[in-house]
Amino acid sequence: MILKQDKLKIKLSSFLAYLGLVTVLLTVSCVNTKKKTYENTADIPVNREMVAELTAPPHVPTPVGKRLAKKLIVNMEILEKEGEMTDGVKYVYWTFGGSVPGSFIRTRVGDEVEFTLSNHPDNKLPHNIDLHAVTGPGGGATSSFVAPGHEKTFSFKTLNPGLYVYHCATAPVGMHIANGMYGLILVEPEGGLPPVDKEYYIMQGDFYTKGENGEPGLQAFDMNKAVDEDADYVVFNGSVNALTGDNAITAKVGETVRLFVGNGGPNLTSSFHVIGEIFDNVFVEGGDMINENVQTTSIPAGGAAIVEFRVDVPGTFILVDHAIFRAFNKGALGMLKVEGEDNKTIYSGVVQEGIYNPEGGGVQTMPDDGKAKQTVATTEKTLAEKMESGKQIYMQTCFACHQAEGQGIPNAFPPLAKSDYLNANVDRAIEIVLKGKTGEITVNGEKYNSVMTRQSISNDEIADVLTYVYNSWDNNKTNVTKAMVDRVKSGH
Ligand code: HEC
Ligand SMILES: [Cu+2]
Repeated sequence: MILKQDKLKIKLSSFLAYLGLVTVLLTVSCVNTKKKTYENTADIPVNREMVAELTAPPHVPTPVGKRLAKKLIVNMEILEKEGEMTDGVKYVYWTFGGSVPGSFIRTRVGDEVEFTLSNHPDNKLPHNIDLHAVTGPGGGATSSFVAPGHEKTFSFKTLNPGLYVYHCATAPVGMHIANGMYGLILVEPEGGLPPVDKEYYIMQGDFYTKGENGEPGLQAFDMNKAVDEDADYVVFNGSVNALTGDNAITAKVGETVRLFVGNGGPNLTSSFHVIGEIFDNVFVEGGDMINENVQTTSIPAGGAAIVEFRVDVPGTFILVDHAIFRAFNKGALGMLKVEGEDNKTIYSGVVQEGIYNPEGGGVQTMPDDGKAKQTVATTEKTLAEKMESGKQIYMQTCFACHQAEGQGIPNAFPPLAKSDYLNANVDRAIEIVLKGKTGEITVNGEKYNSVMTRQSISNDEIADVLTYVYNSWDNNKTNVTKAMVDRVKSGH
């Protein structure tokens, strides 16, 4: 009896082994045939249509599972809105769908995505979208440029599975990305990614503010720091505490966790690491290649990775950019809270929350570097001196928007070159630089309705930069003095 059963077992196990071999062979051949060229994924037929579920970070939409390729309707709204970078520090974010990073889009290979990008009427600027998952000019950017109060629709077929970044590509591109205009689009393979217990959406970004890290108040974007790659904040999900405390992501002991991690940049490469975990699998650069047993994975600006791990012990696991000053001093720090039974074999120590509390996160007081100090001009400078200093100020402060030759950017930033608006009224121009400007204006016959933020430069510097502007590019050669700026400032 026993013997018989054993024999049966042997038979059964060899049968299973055979079956296993067949499966392996089948899988191998499957993998081979699945390695699709552009032609055959382009040929995947679509079956009916559905409206895509879009989610704000750290959440992701429902997995595609075994569903067939569909016509997938994506409706994405651009919102420019004020948010909090960290306690007491406000920033005007430009967003896809109201969050930074923008809404997560989940598709499968072969989907025909019908993408409608709408630009909210209260927004100030035109925008567009370049999706790295798109095969076509500009990744969609050329077909999606849309002014406030308008919408554009274009469609594309997802040919290559993987995790892809999307971002705004409107000039100045770096500025749009730096203000938060990026997100992730996932293209799952046929049959979907293997199921896991928890999935989350995390995206790193670097931010450049006029004030130093922690300087309170509404902080404007700083083009010079952005060009120098000198970030004030490096954060996950758009702000310093987006993934800490009550905002931490969670899992239970024994669960498998998959993180879709992107890097919007605009400048810095992320050395993504979870303190106290080892990534069982990393889909390197968001593509097909899987690396196993990884401590830290490199995620380039404009790139992504999928990392997977099983959580075996409870505690708070800290997500960082392991370029570590960014984590502890600039905000690139998140938390994964794991609940469940201790496993003393795997980890015996006292698990203590808060052990890695950031020393330098949050509000910091920085020494005043006296940047905005009013310089006292004892004798009035010569025109040549003012031109030289004015040019420098222009290239540091105004050039990002008004461009090197004062030509501006159509529909976004008015020209200063040969500007009828500028030449008509010098006091008005001084006031614009002193106080900023919003609302509709007409420059050389073109309407602009946007925002110029107040420029934090001294009265002396305003005199120099406007003298430079007035004495360049066919303008009327007004020599703007500090006394004129003082008078406009005092309102007399
Ligand atoms: C962040 C982008 C930005 C920066 C930086 C900027 N501007 Fe502007 N500027 C604008 C926008 C946008 C408008 C139009 C505002 C509106 O629509 O009401 C404008 C309007 C103006 C105008 C009036 C319109 C015209 O074309 O004559 C002047 C003059 C001007 N800016 C000068 C400057 C000077 C000088 C600097 C540097 C000290 C500067 N701006 C920096 C965005 C900017
Ligand atoms: Cu944009």
